[in-house]
Amino acid sequence: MPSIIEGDLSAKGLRFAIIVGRFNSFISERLLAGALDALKRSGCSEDDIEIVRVPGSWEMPAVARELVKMKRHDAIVALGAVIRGDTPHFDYVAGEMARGLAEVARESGVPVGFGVLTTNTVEQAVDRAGAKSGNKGFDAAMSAIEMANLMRRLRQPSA
Ligand code: INI
Repeated sequence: MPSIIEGDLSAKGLRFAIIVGRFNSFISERLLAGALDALKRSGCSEDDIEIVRVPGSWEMPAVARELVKMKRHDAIVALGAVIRGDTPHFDYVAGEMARGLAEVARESGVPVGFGVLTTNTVEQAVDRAGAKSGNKGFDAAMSAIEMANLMRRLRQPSA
């Protein structure tokens, strides 16, 4: 029988930081509601959740880096919305945000749930923030829970 190593979906006793972008806040606040719902329904105490607000997605990697240095959280969840406009701005903001968050997660070993929407239209963002296509904030938080538990297991000598 192969041995299976995986993370469970209990958030009891785990500590989370949620980074939320103020830009496009009509979307990011819905993502935040979804993420909080996921954490609480999975057993996380409100006292174990810190919400950090940032101006926009561009600022998220630098803040995530500071958070992991604090060693206070088992996982981070990043929530925001980058919506394409008429200029190349989208590509710079979305690209650096995604690259930066991935780098922080890889280098620190602290999981970063990726709940930042990158969409071509406002409608696509609305669909993914609690409408037709679910709530990506909820999904990102669930992934963060699973990854926090998986990383714990991988660090146990007997894993
Ligand atoms: N930030 C976002 O989170 N989403 C966007 O769609 C966006 N657009 O389109 O410009 C955006 N820009 C702000 C950026 O993240 C920084 O906060 C800003 O440039 C100040 O550093």
